Amino acid sequence: MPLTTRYAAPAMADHPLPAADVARDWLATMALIRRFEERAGEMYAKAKVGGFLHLAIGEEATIVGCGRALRDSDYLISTYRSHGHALVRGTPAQNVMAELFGRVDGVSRGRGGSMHMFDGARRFMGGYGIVGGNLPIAAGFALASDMLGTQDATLCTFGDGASNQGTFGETMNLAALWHLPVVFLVSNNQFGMGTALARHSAVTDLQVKGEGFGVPGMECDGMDVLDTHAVVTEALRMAREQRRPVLVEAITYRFRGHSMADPEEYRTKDQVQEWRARDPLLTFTARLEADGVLRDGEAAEIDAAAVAVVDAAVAFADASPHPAPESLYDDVYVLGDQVQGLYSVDTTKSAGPGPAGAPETGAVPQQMTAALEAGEEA
Ligand SMILES: Cc1ncc(C[n+]2csc(CCOP(=O)(O)OP(=O)(O)O)c2C)c(N)n1
Ligand SMILES: [Mg+2]
Repeated sequence: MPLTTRYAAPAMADHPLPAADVARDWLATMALIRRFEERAGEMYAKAKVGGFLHLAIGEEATIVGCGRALRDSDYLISTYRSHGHALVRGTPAQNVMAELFGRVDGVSRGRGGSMHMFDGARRFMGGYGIVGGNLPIAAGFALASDMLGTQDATLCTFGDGASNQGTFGETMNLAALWHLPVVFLVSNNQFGMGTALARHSAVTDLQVKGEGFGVPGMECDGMDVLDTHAVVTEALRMAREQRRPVLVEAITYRFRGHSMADPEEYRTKDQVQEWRARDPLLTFTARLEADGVLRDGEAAEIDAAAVAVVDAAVAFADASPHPAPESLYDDVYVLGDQVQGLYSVDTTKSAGPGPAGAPETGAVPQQMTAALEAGEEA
């Protein structure tokens, strides 16, 4: 018997609304993510942000719907497209923006950048740059919860492209075998970089991809915050109470390119327009207005508040200092003779040819160390 529950998402109008203050919070959080991402893109164009930048504009309902289904003590882990995941967990926008700017007040003290958001205190266990690399780590969190005997669940988000990685099958197998309380949420935004779903995955109905490993699947409308929240809440309940992993496919779309460097030659403007007509902020606003949850002009106030938070975040990030050059080797925890090469040598502490007390590690690192100590350019 198939494990997967076949489900036709009801229209947004047929979902019950949460309490008014909760509904407003969901809209405000989606607005914050949208405005944050737009401004991050602008700051990238102005060269305030280095490295890569992947925006999640269009995917806000998926992020907020699943993020708000979590308890505070649950773990969330995501990919390189994760500014919104930090924001939905409550990480202040100013610290997320400072991370993009590479400043000391960033969530990873400016050392990670866009792809490496992290907020352990809020159990946002990070952004990961390796496609599919976060799945086994999520299973590890769930295994830890299980061994500690807590009721915490883990939610792991990744893309449609990541579902082709070897880590996907390996993790599904172990998670099912060990009865781990983890929900895998595949954000199917229709593309892995410039490759359409049907051109990269033999099975395009992603919710069934865990079946052969014993992982039941579910599907939700990732453009509808109400549907995503309802389905992920049920998946988390199954994971927590029945001690089993669940795979949820959220059908969504990114309105912008894969990253800031994407010429977008693989899709038509018409297709983007069709999906933009289902903009999750507009449809949810319309629903809240139709039900009288928002009074006239309130949606504009919520949006203006989001813009103000983002304005302040940019000002904060710009005023935050860059990390001090002499802190370059802080947090590099493989030292001495463990790995050979420039980064294996602690140049900040040693007086001699290598790290204090450590055996010599070879000519190249020693030369680099000497050069750095002499104040020369490496
Ligand atoms: C192991 C690995 N292979 C390739 C890449 C390059 N890469 C970065 S994002 C990406 C596409 C992933 O697409 P998907 O999983 O659908 O996520 P999306 O970007 O659509 O959110 C690829 C191939 C990588 N980061 N890691
Ligand atoms: Mg994708």
